[in-house]
Amino acid sequence: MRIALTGFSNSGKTTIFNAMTHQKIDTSSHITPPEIIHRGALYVEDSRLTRIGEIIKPKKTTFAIVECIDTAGLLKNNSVHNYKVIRQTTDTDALVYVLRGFDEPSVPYQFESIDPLRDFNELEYEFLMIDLDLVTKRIERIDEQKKKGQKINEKEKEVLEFLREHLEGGKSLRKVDIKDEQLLEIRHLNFFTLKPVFAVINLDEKSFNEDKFKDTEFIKICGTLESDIGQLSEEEIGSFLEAMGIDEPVGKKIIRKTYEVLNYISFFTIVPPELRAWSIKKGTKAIQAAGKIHSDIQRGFIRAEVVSYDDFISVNGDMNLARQKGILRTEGKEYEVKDGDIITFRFKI
Ligand SMILES: Nc1nc2c(ncn2[C@@H]2O[C@H](COP(=O)(O)OP(=O)(O)O)[C@@H](O)[C@H]2O)c(=O)[nH]1
Ligand SMILES: [Mg+2]
Repeated sequence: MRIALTGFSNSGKTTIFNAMTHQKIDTSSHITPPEIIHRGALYVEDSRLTRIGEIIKPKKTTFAIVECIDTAGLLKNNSVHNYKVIRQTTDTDALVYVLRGFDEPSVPYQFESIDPLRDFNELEYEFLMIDLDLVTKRIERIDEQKKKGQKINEKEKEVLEFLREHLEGGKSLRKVDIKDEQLLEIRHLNFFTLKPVFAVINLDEKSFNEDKFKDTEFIKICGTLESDIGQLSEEEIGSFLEAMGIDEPVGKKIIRKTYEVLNYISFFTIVPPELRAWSIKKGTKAIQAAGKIHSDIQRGFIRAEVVSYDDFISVNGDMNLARQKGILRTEGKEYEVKDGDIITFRFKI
């Protein structure tokens, strides 16, 4: 799972990235070239995994991770630069727009006012223009092929024209009702406005305390406070958060929202010496979940032995008791994995 922090220059992306990934990348320059990108990873803390670990005491506990990249900032009216920056997010599952909400005269900004909602729409527009370019070039190519007498996929062209119409009308593809069979025709193209997106408003302390923008669904944080958190020890963090009125650090908020927009759930495996969490899309079948671990397990799949997290806790991790009580179930390939399932895959090599 990979996400990208993106947004206009000097909105606080790198500040937030530092806070999330406990890095100390310099943020003083105010200009980042488009090819510069920072990479990091966040553990997906899960109190259920911790609790299971307390019961079975494995030698090793492996949390799921979310990879995160921090891109250079977009620039107003600079499509060449923006194209390069946006292309850096091609290989990601979701986008996080960082919106400038802090008012700080010493940090330059391209817009005359601080207006996160305007910036959200401007960002949508930048990504939309790249998609429009993509769709236009693809249509041109198909037309050329047709002219040369080559065989073309008429269905793909039809879908592309349908998408182009919406993009030209200023509609992001997320808002277009695209049918599964239409998606199939364009699956080789990577449209940016089809990626799930959510936004973080980076507020100054004053606006943060005033609870500004509370009516929006955006995540509200204060970048400077978050970067202070990164410098604290584990013991100090709790009381700092409480004193500052922050319910949880920005990294956790972003992970939670990422799972939500991607519709991801977690399941757990216990294969001594390791207890491990895995992330999959809701609706994934046991056979595909097995493949997530190893292609051999998928290929040789015999059955899945499944106990829900709550049931596991109710028998204090005693699998024999779970079997007797019938809460350790045997499931087949088509079983739809549920959030919190603890699964043992049986397979032949
Ligand atoms: N006052 C204030 N300054 C911030 C905040 N977040 C970031 N900055 C400053 O804004 C400048 C640009 O931040 P940076 O994270 O590099 O922005 P980026 O261009 O979006 O990556 C830096 O000087 C930061 O210290 C904030 O919440 N409040
Ligand atoms: Mg930056």
